[in-house]
Amino acid sequence: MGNEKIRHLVKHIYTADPSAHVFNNKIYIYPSHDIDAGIPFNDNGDHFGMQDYHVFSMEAIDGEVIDHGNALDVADVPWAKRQMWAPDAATRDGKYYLYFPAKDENDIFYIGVAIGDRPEGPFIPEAKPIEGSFSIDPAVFLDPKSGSHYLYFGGLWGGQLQRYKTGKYEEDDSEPNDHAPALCAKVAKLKDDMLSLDEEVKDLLIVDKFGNPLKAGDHNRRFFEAAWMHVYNGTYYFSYSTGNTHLLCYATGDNPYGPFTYRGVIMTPVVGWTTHHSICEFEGKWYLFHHDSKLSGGVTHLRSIKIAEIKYREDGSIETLDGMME
Ligand code: FUB
Repeated sequence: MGNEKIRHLVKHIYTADPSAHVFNNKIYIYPSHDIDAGIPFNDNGDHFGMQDYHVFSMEAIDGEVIDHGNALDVADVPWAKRQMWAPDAATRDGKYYLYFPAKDENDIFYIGVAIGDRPEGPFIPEAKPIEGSFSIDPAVFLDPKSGSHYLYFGGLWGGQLQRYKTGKYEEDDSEPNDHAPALCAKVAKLKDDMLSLDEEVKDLLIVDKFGNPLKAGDHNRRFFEAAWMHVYNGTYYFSYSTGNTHLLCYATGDNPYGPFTYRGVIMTPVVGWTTHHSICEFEGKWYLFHHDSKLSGGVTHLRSIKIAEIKYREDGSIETLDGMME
C-alpha cells in the first residue's frame, strides 16, 4: 500500500464481508454484494436483502481491483430464496468452491456450496445446502499442518445461531442468560470432496486468560459472527466480530478446533453497525480486509470493502487498528 493506512477497494457498487485469498499469485476477494432491497430495518437484519455475488481480484496490493461480474445469483440456487450473506471460497484439485449462507423457503439460514473452474467463477450451486450446516458466515480454512479444510460458521440474532443452543433447531430466539457460557462459533472438517462435512459440528470454545469460557453477557469479547481462521508463526488465530459492541477480536490456540484464548481487539468500531473481516498474507505482509458504511453516509446495509496492513508484535499479539482512521 502507499502512504494511506486504509485503502478503499470498490466504489462502483456496495460490497461487504470480504473474504480474501491468494490463488495463482493474485488476491481474490469474495464479498457480499450489498443492495437496497427496500426492506425496512429490523433487529433480524431483513434489510440485508442481497441477491448475488461478485468476485474481485488484484495483482498487487496497490493494483487495480477487477470486478469479475456476477458469479452466482440467488435465482440459480434451487434451495435458496433470499439474503445471500457473507461468503467465502476455497480451492482443491483445480476446482474452486464458493460457500455462502442464504435463507430457504422457510426463512431458515443454511450454508450452500457452488463449484467453479476458475477463482472468479461462475459457480454452479449444489441442489441442496451442505448437510449438517446452519446459520451464517462460512469461512473455509486450509490447515497448513494437516492439508485438511475446515468450515467455520455461525452468527447470532439475524444469523439464527441462538436457535441451536440445545444442539438442534428450535424457534426460540432467546440467548443464554448473561452468566451462562457464551454460544460458540461452529467448526467441522470438510470431506475431500469439499461439498460435505466429515464429522459432527463442534463448538469452538473461547476462554479467558484463566481458562474460563467467555460468558454470554461478555459482549465486548464473546463471539457474535464473522468467523475467520489463519495461522501466523505456527499459532492458530481465530478472529470474529462481537456484533452489538462492533469490535473485531481475536483469540489464539494450537490447533484448528481450539480452545482459543482471547487476546484482544484487531479493529475498533467502524462507521455502520456491522464489522466483518478476513486476514490474508500477500508477499510477506499481512492484511485485514474489512468494510464500513462511510461511502453510503452510514447506511448500515450499504457498505464498502477496504484493506489495511496489520502488524504483529514479538509476542504474537496484533496491534489494534482504529476503525475510523482514513
Ligand atoms: O452481510 C450480512 C451480514 O452482516 C453478515 O453475514 C454478517 O457477518 C454481517 O456483516
